[in-house]
Amino acid sequence: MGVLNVTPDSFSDGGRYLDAGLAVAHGLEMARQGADVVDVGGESSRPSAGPVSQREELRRVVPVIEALSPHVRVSVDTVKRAVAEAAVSAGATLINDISASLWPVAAESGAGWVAMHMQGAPRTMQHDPRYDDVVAEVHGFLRDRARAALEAGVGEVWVDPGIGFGKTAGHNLTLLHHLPELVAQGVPVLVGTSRKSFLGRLAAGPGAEPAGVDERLAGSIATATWAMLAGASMVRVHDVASALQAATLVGDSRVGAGGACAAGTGR
Ligand code: HH2
Repeated sequence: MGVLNVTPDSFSDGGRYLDAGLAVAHGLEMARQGADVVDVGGESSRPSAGPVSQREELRRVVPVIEALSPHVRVSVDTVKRAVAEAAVSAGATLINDISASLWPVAAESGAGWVAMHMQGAPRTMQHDPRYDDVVAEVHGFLRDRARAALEAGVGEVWVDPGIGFGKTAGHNLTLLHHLPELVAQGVPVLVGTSRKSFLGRLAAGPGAEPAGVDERLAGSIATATWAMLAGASMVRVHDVASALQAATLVGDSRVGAGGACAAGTGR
């Protein structure tokens, strides 16, 4: 899943694709690089982001979805019911829902649905996130939401532990370590670690200045590879070409696990 933020303020690509033409070109480029889904968002969910009106969010995402959807599968990254509905009418077939509440729209429209876990709301979620047992709470929440969506008739449900959404670096790493248990719940898993700030802090080491957004590629690919090896079926990334190399390696290693190496000479 390639990330396409049609926003002025997203934490890594904010302002780069606010123009619809540039956004469509970047979406097509990610599809050419191998993205199966392009995730179009019109409202940043980074910790200090301000809210966006429904009218403005629609203005940002609908033309881009209309232009991309004949060429590549499109998801819409929104928490607003009306935006999700308009996006599906414009050609999106997956609702990426960080509020994990829009399954009725998916049930009514026939679109797929991603339920992501978030503690609190974007503006305040990183102030002091706390859990008694982060794994039990996140996995239990996602199991309940997935069940509700399946019972409502949603045909395609995904769950996502919501890396960085009301979580410390320790919570994020614990959730990555415990991904196999989430996968074992039987609902396909999506994971998004790409360029997130905990990677910058971990890369820099204790006491050092965190690595900037443009210096987080290695951590992004390392954690995407980790998630895929743990059984995640989709990773949400900004750097599609690099992630595809990792995905191909993981896929080949699964085929090769039976003995024969799937690709090339095996060197
Ligand atoms: N992360 C972001 C946004 N949407 N959706 C899912 N399912 N999982 C995620 O981890 C996820 C998400 C945040 O990243 P980004 O879109 O790059 O930034 P911003 O929210 O600032 O636009």
